[in-house]
Amino acid sequence: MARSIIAWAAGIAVPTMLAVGGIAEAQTQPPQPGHQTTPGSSYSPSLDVLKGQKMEQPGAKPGVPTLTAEEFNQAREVYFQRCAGCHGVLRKGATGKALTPDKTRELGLDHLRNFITYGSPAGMPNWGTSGDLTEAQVDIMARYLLNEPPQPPEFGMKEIKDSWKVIVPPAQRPTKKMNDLNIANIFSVTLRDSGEVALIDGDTKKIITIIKTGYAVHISRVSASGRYLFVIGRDAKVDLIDMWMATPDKVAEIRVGLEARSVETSKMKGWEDRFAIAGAYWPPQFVIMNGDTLEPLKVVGTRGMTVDTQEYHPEPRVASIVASHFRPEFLVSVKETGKVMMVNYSDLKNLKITEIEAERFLHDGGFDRTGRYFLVAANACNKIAVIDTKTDTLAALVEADTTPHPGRGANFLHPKYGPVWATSHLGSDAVVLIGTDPEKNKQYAWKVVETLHGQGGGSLFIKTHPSSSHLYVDTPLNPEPSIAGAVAVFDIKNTAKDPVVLPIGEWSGISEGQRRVVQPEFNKDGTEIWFSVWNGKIQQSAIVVVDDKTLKLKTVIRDPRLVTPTGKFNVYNTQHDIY
Ligand code: DHE
Repeated sequence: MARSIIAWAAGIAVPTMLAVGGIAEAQTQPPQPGHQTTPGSSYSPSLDVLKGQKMEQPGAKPGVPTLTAEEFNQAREVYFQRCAGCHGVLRKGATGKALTPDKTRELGLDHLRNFITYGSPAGMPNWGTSGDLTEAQVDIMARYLLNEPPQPPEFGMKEIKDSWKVIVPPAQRPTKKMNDLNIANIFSVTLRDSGEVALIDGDTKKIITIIKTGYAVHISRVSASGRYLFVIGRDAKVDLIDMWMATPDKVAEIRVGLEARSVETSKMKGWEDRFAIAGAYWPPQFVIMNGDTLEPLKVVGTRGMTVDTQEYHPEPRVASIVASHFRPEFLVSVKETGKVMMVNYSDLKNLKITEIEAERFLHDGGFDRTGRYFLVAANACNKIAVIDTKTDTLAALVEADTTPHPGRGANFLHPKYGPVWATSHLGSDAVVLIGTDPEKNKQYAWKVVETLHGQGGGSLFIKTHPSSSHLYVDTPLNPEPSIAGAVAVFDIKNTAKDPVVLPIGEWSGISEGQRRVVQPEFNKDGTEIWFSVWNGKIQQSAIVVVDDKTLKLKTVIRDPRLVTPTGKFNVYNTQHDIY
């Protein structure tokens, strides 16, 4: 098992680095077992929308191998699909090394070809020997890296405004709920590869409607009142859905950039439903919008200095965003610079932002059970940053295990350590529990108080509920299909007990494909837990519903319309930050 976790971690969790200093090693060593492309390759960071953008080919330089226009376009697509997630859009380095021409030209064409072909022990995949790229493509990529990087277009207020559409103006919307749906128990389900969300009735398990959204839609968030649902696609398209309509549907849409992953809505008392915010990967910026029309009000760039070396970073992506319950603020996690920007939305003209130095490579995170502390993973640094939203300060940086990936994490009352927040990991089987109560359990606060061991690495999400005594840990990216298709369930009243393993993939009744089981999500009452069985686009997928008390299968939701379901967002739990 240990070996396959390492194999997986090298390919997926550990950033793809063209470790410039290790080139000679790559030439002389055969590919390591750890550098194979793994089943989790769809999780490798990619800028798959940017790859489709038109970009000008930079002019030729004397002595530098050239590319034809066709080769340039091919290389650009491969670069944004496979490389930009780690090495950066402008090749200035992110979790992977910088690949600017001053560096690559020193290495030369042969070195680059070998490195791309064989990969490196530092985490660069073996694109050539894995069969992902042909010899000819490797050669094109090597030449592409010797030339100046093309610059994707900016997307400022003009472009944002041009993309904005109010489909149903507020005055023409219902003044009361026009359906008899139990909105609080609806699940918004990401249908990743069809660019849609399915709204599923949590009571009847029936699909209420399927709504066309952005490309490869990523997450859903619910407004403070519970009426509006916000959905963001990888193409940075935000869709606003009104749950009061006879059949919930889109009422506004906008694009906030060219690539994005996060959206949130104002939750502070007195500001409920007033604003929405969406963060972009490219251009590096976030946009504050009107909560009920998506009218763009303010664009703020995130380019700036890194927290550690205080060097300029030209493309710090916006990762997770949450809304403070204590101040009229959004917490914007900026990945490459490692800052959490506390953006005060009470005065957009005189915008005040408190910049908190956290740690580089911030990704996903959630609140503690009081809603005061935001715990966010600096995943490539193996750390969890804790932000105090009452004082707008960094409360702690906690060392986790290899590549923490909490989703929003899980909160529960530990019998010995008091309130804890938990995260699982991409790169190991560890589930770390961090004490979150600096008042009554000070000695445990912001410390890893216990480490549980799940099925293996490749975990993405973890979940519990205030009325449950179980902690569910998925492992969809584990290379072992039986592990990727099952979840581990811990007894939170007795964490010393071995976890129970539920074969969710098997229970789905699906026999084809990979059957990756991903993202546990509770219903409103915390009596059922839902899992996506995430299969290929043309294969059958499903949602499996389990009874939380008995851990027995309750229902399998199967429908040809459920194409690649991944994230599921229960309206009530998402609205109230319950996890
Ligand atoms: Fe996600 C959350 C980024 C790949 C499913 N994902 C997030 C967040 C970010 C992010 C920044 C936090 C949003 C927030 O809280 O505001 N995800 C990225 C990537 O950059 C990455 C690694 C690669 C990419 O190019 O997109 C990536 N993510 C994936 C997947 O492959 C997953 C498993 C399937 C899919 O649908 O694409 C996936 N990401 C999710 C889900 C959440 C998420 C389900 C929300 C979890 C939650 O419970 O809050």
